[in-house]
Amino acid sequence: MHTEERTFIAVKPDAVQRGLIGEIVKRFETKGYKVIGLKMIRVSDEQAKAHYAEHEGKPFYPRLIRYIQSGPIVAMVIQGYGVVAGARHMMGCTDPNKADMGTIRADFAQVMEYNVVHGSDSPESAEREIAIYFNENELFPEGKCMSELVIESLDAD
Ligand code: IDP
Ligand code: MG
Repeated sequence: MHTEERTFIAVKPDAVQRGLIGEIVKRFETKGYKVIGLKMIRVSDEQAKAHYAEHEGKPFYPRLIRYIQSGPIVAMVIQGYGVVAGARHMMGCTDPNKADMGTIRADFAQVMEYNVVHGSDSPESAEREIAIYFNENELFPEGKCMSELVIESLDAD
């Protein structure tokens, strides 16, 4: 049985300030992933610390916390077949100069410190991060989307 996943995506403050919200949301939508939650927020101290707990103590940590709070982010939950790995693939690797051409980070960013987008790195991280930013009643998973059609076709075999 093939099932859907969901993942947490953030359009980071640099991208919001540069007017790239639409460009970045559009990448995921045109891939066929379904946006089931979306809001512009200022990241609180608690959210920033919880989100990046795994990086506490690293040299770049203080800067990372400042960065994610340097302006509003657009927090999103997207849903689809294999969306956690799929979204990471679309984002490209952490350093935009090493990311494959055509990925979001390669196309829109120059340095790791301002790499325009966040995406959860595993299904477990996704659920943890979604809970930091969203209540379940802010998510709208109902309705057909392309990935459901994909799953239907896979399960028909
Ligand atoms: P990811 O965003 O690709 O999952 P992580 O290793 O989880 O990468 O790091 C979280 C964020 O911290 C990155 O997106 C980037 O903005 C920043 N970061 C990671 N490593 C470095 C570094 O070595 N120098 C500066 N910033 C970094
Ligand atoms: Mg990460």
